[in-house]
Amino acid sequence: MKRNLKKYSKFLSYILRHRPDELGLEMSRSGWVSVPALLEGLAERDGSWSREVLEQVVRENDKQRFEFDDTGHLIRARQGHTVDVDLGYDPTEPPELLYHGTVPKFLDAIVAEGLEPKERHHVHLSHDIKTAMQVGNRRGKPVILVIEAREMWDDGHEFFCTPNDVWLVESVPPEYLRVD
Ligand code: HQG
Repeated sequence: MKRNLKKYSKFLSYILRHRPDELGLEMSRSGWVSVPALLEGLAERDGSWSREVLEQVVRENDKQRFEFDDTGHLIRARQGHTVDVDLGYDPTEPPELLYHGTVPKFLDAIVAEGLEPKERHHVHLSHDIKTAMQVGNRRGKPVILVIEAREMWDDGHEFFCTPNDVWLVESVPPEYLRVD
């Protein structure tokens, strides 16, 4: 059945990244919540949610934002949280360059103080310019920042790569970035 998956995906992101409490859900330190409890909370909000819908959202999500654990009883978002979680990713050596899409109004601050995670846990970086453009495009005319990721790694900054290919780092000091 063709569904408007975006609507479901947005609400699932909201719950799993920012507000599990809104459905009365317990979240583990590594970001997992119980699928039956989630489904119960979702269905109370909107009767069109079901296990089948949830599975379709996870499977067909354009950015593969969510994952079930091996048992299928737990689910989490792969990145983007504002709630306090430790997703447990292993530090991973990044490619030489990574990219960040932002908008002109943030540039002065970013060039002065570097990239900060703001409300989220990490700064989100992309391995290609096209993806960074899409990220920046959410806020306006995108500007691309080029990050000397390998140099940062060599200098001791930890990077993490999520299973859906988003690179995470605590912050990017200004000396490692330039405007494309
Ligand atoms: C900016 C979406 C001023 C930063 C996307 C960004 C991504 C600063 C904004 C993921 C700054 C934070 C994350 C500084 C950073 N001064 N502005 N020092 N440092 N900024 O949404 O990277 O679709 O938290 O440039 O695709 O835009 O939700 O970060 O504009 O992967 O899965 O502060 O969210 O993924 O905004 O987006 P965000 P982001 P999903």
